[in-house]
Amino acid sequence: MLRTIDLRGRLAAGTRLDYATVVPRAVFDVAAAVEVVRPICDDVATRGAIALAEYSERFDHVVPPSFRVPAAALAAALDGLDPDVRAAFEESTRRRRLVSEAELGERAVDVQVAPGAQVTQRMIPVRRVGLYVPGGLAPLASSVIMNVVPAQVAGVQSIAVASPPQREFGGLPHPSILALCHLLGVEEVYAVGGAQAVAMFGYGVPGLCPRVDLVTGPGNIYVVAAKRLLKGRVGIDSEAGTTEIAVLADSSADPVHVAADLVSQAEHDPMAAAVLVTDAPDLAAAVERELQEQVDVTKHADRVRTALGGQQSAVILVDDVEQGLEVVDAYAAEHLEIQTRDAAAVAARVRNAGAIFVGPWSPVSLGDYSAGSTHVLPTAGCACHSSGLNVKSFLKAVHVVSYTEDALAAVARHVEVFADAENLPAHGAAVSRRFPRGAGTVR
Ligand code: HSO
Ligand code: ZN
Repeated sequence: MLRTIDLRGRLAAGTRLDYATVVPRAVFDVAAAVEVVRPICDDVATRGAIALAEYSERFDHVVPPSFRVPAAALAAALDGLDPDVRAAFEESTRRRRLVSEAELGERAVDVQVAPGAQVTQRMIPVRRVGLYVPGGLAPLASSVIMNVVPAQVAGVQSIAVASPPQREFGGLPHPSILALCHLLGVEEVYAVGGAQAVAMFGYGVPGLCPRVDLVTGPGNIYVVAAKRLLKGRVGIDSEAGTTEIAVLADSSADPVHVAADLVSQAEHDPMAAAVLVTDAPDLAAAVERELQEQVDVTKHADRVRTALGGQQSAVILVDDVEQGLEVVDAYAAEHLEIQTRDAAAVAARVRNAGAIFVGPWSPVSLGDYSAGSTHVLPTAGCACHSSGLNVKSFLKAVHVVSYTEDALAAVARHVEVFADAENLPAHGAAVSRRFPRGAGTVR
C-alpha cells in the first residue's frame, strides 16, 4: 500500500538538505491556490455579506439564515450534547488549559543593562482574534479547544470563531462545534467557511464582523492560501494544512500500533501523508500486512487507501536510527512518533517536527484530542521554522526602554559613532542635542 524509498547506504553528504529532496511530499501548490482565493478575498473586502452569501451558496451549498450564529443556537447545541461527549470535551479542555497556563511563562522580563538603563519585555495579548475551525470531511470540534483555550489563557479580549455552514444543520456549523463554543464561553460565532471566512476576519464585514488582528487555525489548502494572501494585513499562525504523520520505528515497534497510527491520520484526507521511517525491513513488511487488514475494516477506507497509496506517503528504509533521525529532520513532519528502543533519548535528538510523540503509549490521536498538547501544527515542512499554536502565538513581545539622563549620557558616544558608521548622522544628533555641553558634562 505504501511505496518504498530505500535510503540504505545512501548517507547524506553532511547536510540534511540532501534528504529533503528525497522525502515524499504532497504537491500542494499553495501559490496557485492563492490566485484562486485572491478574487474571493477581494470580493468579500468590497461587497461584504453579499459576497459571503454567494460563496456560501457556491462552496457550502447552503446560505445560513444568519452568518452570525444566534446565542440561542449555541445554548441549544450544548443542551443537546451527549453527556459522554461533553465529559470528553471538558477533560480535553482541562488538559489543554493546564499546559497553556504553563506555556504562559513570565509575563515581563526586566533587564538593567547598565545603571539606570532599563529594558523590559512586556507580553501583551493580541486584542482581537479570529479562530478558524474546519468543517470539510470531518467537523473538527477539537480545533475549537485548540484555538480558544490558549487564546483565553493569553488574555485575548475579543474572540470570534468561524466554521463552515452545514446544509444538514440548516446552515449552522456542526452542533458539536457550537456546543464547544458555548461551553468555552465564546459568544461570537460565524457560519462562514473557507477562504471567505479568512477574508471576513482580515478585512471585516460592515454590520457583521469587525476585522481581527490575528487569524489562527487549521484548514484546507484554500484556507491556508487565504491566510498567506492576507498575511501582513492580519497576523497568522503557522500554515497548518493537510495532516501528516511520520513514524520513526525500529524492530522493537509493534506493527499493529504503527499501522493504526498511520491509518488514523490518513483518515483525514485523501491527500494526508503517512510516512514510516525504519531500519527494520521486517517491521516494514509487518506494517504493510497490518495496513491491508486495518484499512479493509476502517470506516473511511477509500480516503485512507488513497492517502496511503499517494506519492506523499511512503516507507523509507534507512541503515539505522541515526540515519532515520536525519531523514525525519529533513521531512519536518507535522506529527512525529518515535517508536524505537530508548524512545525518549531518540526523541530528544529530533530538531524538526510540529509535535513529537514518544514511545508506544503516546499515539498522535491522543494529541489530536486529549493529551494537553496542541493539534494546530505546521505542515509541509514548515516545522523547520514554525511552531504549533500555543499561548505565545497570541502574545506580542513589546520592548519598553527607559533610560535615565545619566544612563543615556554614558552610552551617548557609542550611539553617535554607530550612527556615523551607518552614515545616519541625524540619529547621532538625536542623542548629542540632548547634551549641548557634551555628554560628559552631565556626569
Ligand atoms: N490531526 C489533525 C487534528 C485532528 N484530528 C482533529 C482529529 N481531530 C491535525 O493535527
Ligand atoms: Zn487527526
